[in-house]
Amino acid sequence: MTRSPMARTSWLLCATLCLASCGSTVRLDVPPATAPNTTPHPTGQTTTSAPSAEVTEARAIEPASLQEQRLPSREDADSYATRTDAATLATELAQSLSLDPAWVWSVLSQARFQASVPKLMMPAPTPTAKNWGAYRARFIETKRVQAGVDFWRTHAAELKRAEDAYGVPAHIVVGVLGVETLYGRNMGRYRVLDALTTLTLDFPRGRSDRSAYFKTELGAFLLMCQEQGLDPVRVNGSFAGAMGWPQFMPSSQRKLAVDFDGDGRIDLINSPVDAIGSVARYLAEHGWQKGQATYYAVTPPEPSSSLDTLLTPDILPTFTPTEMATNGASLSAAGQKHPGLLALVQLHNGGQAPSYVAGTANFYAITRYNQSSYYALAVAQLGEAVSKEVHRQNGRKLPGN
Ligand SMILES: [Ca+2]
Repeated sequence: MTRSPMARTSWLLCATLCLASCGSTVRLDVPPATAPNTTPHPTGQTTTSAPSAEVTEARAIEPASLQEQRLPSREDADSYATRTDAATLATELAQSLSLDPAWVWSVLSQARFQASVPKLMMPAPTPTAKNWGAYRARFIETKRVQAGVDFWRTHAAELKRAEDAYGVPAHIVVGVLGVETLYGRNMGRYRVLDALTTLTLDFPRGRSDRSAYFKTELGAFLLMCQEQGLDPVRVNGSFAGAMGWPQFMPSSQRKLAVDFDGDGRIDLINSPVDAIGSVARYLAEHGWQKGQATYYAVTPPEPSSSLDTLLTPDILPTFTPTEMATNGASLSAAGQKHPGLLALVQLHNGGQAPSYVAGTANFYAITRYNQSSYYALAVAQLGEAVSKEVHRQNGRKLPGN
């Protein structure tokens, strides 16, 4: 991504600020109806999760495609080889995971503290107002849509195969991979070992301590490397340790990633086909409902107790279409026929009037990937934009259009 230093700095700051505010969209006091689990969120929040989910997020915080992409500088790096807490951590992980202590220490002693990692974990010092319009403009734009078209054309057969296997349509997988990493272009440049060790042993003070979460992910990373024959010092990812095209955290990769190209190994960094299958499986395991829409157009009631009622559950699908109507929300014709429950999702637009959509269980499923309604709508709408462009360039009309 070529930008002038000034533009790049402003862009990064803007992205960070927006994501810091947008990322906390999920209302955390409303547990999903069937999801009693509560796990720490790497942003410092506590969150709930879908029932079948190993609730740990597939990835952490913001899409890598919006993270700072510079290589960590040498000045950032301090070896953990001389840290006694690192040696203690190695012993603990080796015991708890039944790994060879000498091997674990040989790995952790090569980890380096990265000063920029704790900084990136901190919330923005001056949060800006949430702004769906600005968020949308970053993701649904010409370059990303065309990259999505190219990706779709290259992998049409595998996208269809994933849809058949997991019920998740091509445009949603295309939306996730486009928002996460711009189709593999921005997968993060931190060594995962450095990121996870830094966040385990030097989690920033000043926000809720999530070092235990990252210790678990560090352990999962070590296991993953052993299982897949990877050299742990040579695996790169985001500053939070998310890896590959879909930015899976290590625990999610171990539990949910699939070898979808059939070469006998799971590789989310070098195999976009493995990424396609893994994203589809992740969403399927987190409640995706085959054949259902992600969201519908809706006009909310005027500010009132009815509007408050509809907004209280936040993104958790709670209301039947009839209940939405009873509370004064006007759904699209398709939304009125929705077979399941809906949520009235409110997205702020800075100082302008908010936007609203009626989110389905599938909208909620996307937020299990990244806990933001802004993220979920960007995924859905990028996928839609790519789909329309694929069909336009193919000279065909989309069904229903
Ligand atoms: Ca594979």
